[in-house]
Amino acid sequence: MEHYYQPEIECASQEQILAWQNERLVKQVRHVWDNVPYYRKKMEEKGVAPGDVQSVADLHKLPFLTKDDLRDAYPYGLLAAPMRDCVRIQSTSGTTGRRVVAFYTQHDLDLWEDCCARAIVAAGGTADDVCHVSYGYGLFTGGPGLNGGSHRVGCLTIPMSSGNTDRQLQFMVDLGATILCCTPSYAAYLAESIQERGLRDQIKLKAGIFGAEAWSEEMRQDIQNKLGIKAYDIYGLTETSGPGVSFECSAQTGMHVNEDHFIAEIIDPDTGEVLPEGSKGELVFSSITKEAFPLLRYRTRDICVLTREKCSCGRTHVKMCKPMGRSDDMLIVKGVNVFPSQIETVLLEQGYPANYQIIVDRVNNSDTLEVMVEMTPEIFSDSLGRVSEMEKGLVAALKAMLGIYARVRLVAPKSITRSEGKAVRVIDKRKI
Ligand code: DLL
Repeated sequence: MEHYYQPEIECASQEQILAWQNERLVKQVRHVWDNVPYYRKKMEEKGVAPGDVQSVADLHKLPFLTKDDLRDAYPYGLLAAPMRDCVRIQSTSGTTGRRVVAFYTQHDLDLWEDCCARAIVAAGGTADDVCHVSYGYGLFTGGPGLNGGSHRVGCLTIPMSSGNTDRQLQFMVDLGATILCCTPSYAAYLAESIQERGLRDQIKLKAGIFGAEAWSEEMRQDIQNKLGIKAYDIYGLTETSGPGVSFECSAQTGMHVNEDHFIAEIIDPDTGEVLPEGSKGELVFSSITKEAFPLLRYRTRDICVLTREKCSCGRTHVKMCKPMGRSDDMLIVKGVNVFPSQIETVLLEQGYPANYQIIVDRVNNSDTLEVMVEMTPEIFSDSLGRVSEMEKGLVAALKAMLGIYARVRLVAPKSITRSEGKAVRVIDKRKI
């Protein structure tokens, strides 16, 4: 039998959902107009005032927001609540040196945790479960989001964070974890480690909630078979609070968007035109209940399709397919967002020429990142010892910018193939 965390909301009629959206959108537009000068200016530039937005049908009149706006308004420029009402930030990579910072009031945290709780209950979670959270904790939203949702459901929550696989497996066995929350690639790695160590019989997992990066149906089958669990997808982004913008139900055919909090649109990424249901395009979200950091018409750059077909689980909220790619060049490596422009910023800052190549691969279910950089002729003529020292320096600078390890290979000047058209900066060898 299907279980819901908030059945009256999750299974509300479409008319009811639209009524909530209409009312909340009007209020939210007024809220940003009154409290965020940056927003007011953008709206004025587009010639739209709060009175022009009376319902969801008027949403298209509002300007889009992008990561560039977050960079320009960094850090406090989009804050819509007094700082004394804010209790938390979370953060993710920006396109260059400036990170995206999202703010939360206590109310925002409560609603976010509700969204994550819906996902956990949809995956079969109850107060009897032991929920093992291996998403990263800290600035990343994965750990704190699922941790909060797990508390709300009443699961015994294990805040493992990522890394230290041996300790992860030991806790999983000793405490009898039944639900695993982590990135799909880490789940695949854990599944393999469990097989290798012959621990399968001692593992009590029944479900996994995996997201933050793209994963295929084949990968789902593989994880499900190896661990003997049902694997559910979960989607979200820091800008709209984190995981739990949408989540999968028992049907496992796409993720229900929490439409009482987010209005989803699909647009043509080139023209910005809103596309009809069922079309493939860029996903845009408006958060209509957030107090501190309410983004309206935020362009996610994720390419997706929305459908309102009736779902066997009984939920009525619109479903999005697994994201099918991006309309920008963001890579997700080990669950961390990486922009080639961040890497270029580091290289130029360190005095290297902009001749580089980024190579991403997946070895034993784990992502690897390598940056190949041409040396200047001066460095090239230096001793080998000096070159390896410079490589180390670059590894550290990249780690500081990206938060993850990237292998660095300094190569001879002019050895990276020049392309006649656009430079090929990224070689992604992963088959997702
Ligand atoms: O990845 C939030 C999250 C944490 C989601 C834990 C799910 C689980 P960001 O670091 O801001 O936030 O990255 C957001 O990650 O725009 C997508 O491109 C990608 N992404 C997130 N979930 C999925 C998913 C978190 N289920 C960016 N499938 C988004 C594919 C995903 N891509």
